[in-house]
Amino acid sequence: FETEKTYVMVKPDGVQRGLVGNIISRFETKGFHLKGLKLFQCPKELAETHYGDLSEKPFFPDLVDYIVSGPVVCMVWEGPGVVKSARKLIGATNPLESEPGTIRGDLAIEVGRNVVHGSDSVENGEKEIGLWFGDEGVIEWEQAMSPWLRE
Ligand code: YYY
Ligand code: MG
Repeated sequence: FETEKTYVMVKPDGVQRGLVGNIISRFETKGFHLKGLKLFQCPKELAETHYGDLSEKPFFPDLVDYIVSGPVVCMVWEGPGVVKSARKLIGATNPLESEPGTIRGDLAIEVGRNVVHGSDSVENGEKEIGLWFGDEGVIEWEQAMSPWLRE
């Protein structure tokens, strides 16, 4: 698998429910490499851009209101095949259909309060990292344990 980056975000319900550590821990203990992290109050325009592909959906206004309703935790994770792997760790969009063991399967019950976002492709990951981290970019650093994670 190619080394790539993905954008993961704990949504306002996850922050309010005190699930930030639990969620970060799953990516960290899996072995992915943390390249960006911040607590952030999302402006409405950014939420609308991020979910632009869904702007015609009936749930779009509620989705935008939800994302701006409190701080989110923005993350960049790097690793082999991390985009698809993160989506697996997160679970299906509707938490009642997410497998136990996934974040949504373990921690949520409604699609409109599904605690976490993950990019759905490498291309969208790059786009979303640019959107949420902009000029701050990501931090390039060596993970001391990397020889114990990768051959
Ligand atoms: O990528 P993912 O978050 O799993 O689902 P998307 O289809 O991209 O939808 C984004 C977001 O929209 C979803 O996490 C919750 C919300 N949503 C909703 O509130 N109701 C739906 N029927 C579908 C999606
Ligand atoms: Mg999506």
